[in-house]
Amino acid sequence: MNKKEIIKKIIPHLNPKKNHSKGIAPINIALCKYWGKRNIELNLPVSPSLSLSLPYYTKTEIILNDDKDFIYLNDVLLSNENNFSKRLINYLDLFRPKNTFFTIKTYNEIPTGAGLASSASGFAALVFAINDLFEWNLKKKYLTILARLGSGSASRSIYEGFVEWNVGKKDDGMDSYASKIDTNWEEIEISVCLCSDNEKSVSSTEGMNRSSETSKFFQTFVMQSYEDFDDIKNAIAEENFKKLGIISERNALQMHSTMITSSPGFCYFIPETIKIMNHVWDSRKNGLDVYMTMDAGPNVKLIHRKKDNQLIKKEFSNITSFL
Ligand code: 2P0
Repeated sequence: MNKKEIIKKIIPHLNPKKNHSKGIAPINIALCKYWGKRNIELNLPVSPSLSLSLPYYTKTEIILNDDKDFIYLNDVLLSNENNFSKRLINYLDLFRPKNTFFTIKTYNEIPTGAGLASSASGFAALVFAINDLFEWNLKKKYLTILARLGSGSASRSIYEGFVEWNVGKKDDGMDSYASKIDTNWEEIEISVCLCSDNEKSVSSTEGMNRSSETSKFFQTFVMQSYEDFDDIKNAIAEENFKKLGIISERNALQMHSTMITSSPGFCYFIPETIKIMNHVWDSRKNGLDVYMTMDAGPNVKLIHRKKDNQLIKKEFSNITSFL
């Protein structure tokens, strides 16, 4: 089954109802990671994941035109041969009416392609804009499926707050969608220690495929992820910060262990990453309640309580605010 066949099951028509539309979506940081696919074409995961959306956004506008696609990223017109443009144009082709072209203007509040979840907020914002352009008024469940077809983690960026993305069993993936976790718990903050905003050398798509195909630790990561997912959900229900921190940090490190044990091995950490990791462990020994998670890039995201914001900022001088 391919993406076009799935989209046909979801969308009612392909007639744009306006010439100009907009979408906005937050980045999300996974506390239980998506790393490995049961279906590469449809971005169906092998394990459930759970994230927290952060107040950093991608904003995307679509304008219809009739001769060519134009892709702007942060006000810069990109070549259509650029990897970013190609990925976007391939996705737009899935929704393209005959003889229709698009100008896409997308603005990221955070660096693009540096493991800061910009592809997640990017595809989610684009899906909101497409839903608006065609006036489909789709339920969010279906928007998460459309976003997943662009980038798996984008399914979780359709919502604010804590979000879960379930694996599903069906071959067409219609039962693999994201949902908001019902909670009023607002105690948690995630702060980004920016180590580098260079684009990563191994894309997450390539990285997770390599880990799942070659790392002997991969199955252990998957099995443990099912347990971690349930435990983090329980920690959210119990509003148990320490439990959430311990499990999230371990889940991230187990994911990274599948990378260094792949063939050929790869590692997103740089010396600064390791320095901050040791700093987190030392701070915890000294009584500061801080945990960490790292994604497909060198940057460390600190998980802490909002009430400790000042203490954390004082302790970790390289925390970055992107706004
Ligand atoms: C996550 N990551 O759960 C994990 C943790 C990176 C590390 O989701 O191939 O860019 O487009 O579905 O969504 C990054 O993977 O990969 C990611 P594709 P995606 O946030």
